[in-house]
Amino acid sequence: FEQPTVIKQCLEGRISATKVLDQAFGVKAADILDQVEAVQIIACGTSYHSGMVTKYWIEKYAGIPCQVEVASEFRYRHTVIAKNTLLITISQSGETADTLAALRKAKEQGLLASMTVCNVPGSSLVRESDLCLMTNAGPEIGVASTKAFTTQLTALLLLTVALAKRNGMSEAAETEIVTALHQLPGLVEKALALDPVIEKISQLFADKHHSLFLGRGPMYPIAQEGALKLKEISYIHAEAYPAGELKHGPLALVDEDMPIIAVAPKNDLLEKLVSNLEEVKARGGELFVFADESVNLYDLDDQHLVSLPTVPCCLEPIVYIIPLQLLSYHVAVLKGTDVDQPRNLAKSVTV
Ligand code: F1P
Repeated sequence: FEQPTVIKQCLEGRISATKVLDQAFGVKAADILDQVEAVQIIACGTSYHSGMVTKYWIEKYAGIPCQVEVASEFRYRHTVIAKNTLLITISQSGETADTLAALRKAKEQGLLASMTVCNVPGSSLVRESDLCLMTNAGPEIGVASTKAFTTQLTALLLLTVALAKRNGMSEAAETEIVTALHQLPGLVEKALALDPVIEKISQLFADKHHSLFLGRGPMYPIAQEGALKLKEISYIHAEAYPAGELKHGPLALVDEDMPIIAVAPKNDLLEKLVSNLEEVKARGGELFVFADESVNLYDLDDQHLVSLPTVPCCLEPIVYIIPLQLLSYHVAVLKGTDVDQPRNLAKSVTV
């Protein structure tokens, strides 16, 4: 529930009414950002999902190739770093051992520069990176990341604009994103106001053992993050798929015992997503769809539909994760698990 406030903190001093300010990235940044020809993102867990969303943004808005990999793979594999690569590590704690090791390895291979998107000042990743983009979310008590995730995304959208401006993004397009960012705390507030509705829905999950999360485009990593939240704190097995992959296997899992959760903002992928959801419904699946209030999903109106306010396209991932966080929270409370300290997990994985 702190998320509207910490998102404001994350944006403070980094945007004007219409522009992303270069000072947001530190004094050394302008010259480095001018030279970026490729981006490599490395992270773990929830922070990896921020990276996955950012790939969609950087390739769409900045037209720069962007790779994302979990640090535990990157650090041990034979990697090839493209010319003039900006390596971005994303980490709440700044101490995750795999991410740190991956950064050190990439530096040895030769980079244009490294940047960390991090929440803890003075942490190892902050000390060892050329540039730091602090998320300013304040201490996160629970093991499962929530406000760290939404502030990472907020900071990474600013970075996307900074790179896009250098690659032909028009002033009007920049202003459109910055205007949207000014609305973000209010939109997150509205999403949080869905809490009572989601609490009610959560009761339908208490006896479930498995679940499937679906999204398309940048909402696929949001489906992944929703699934991670549910398994981390409620111990319900959850998997996420890009909705178009259903027919390549997971559709075989669909029956009345498998709740299917979908994130369905109003964008150019909605029609395709809805046709995937209709396939699920036709096979007896029970759907929980988080959708834009202005869209009429009449073919799905016998399912569980939760309406969200219309959100500017660039902000959809940041706003739509909120109901999924709330869902996991309420399911976990109902199941009596320790929401802040789930079994077998540590806040910071330093070994
Ligand atoms: C990565 C992470 C978290 C997760 C848990 C274990 O940490 O996977 O996303 O919620 O706390 O570690 P970090 O590198 O973002 O600190």
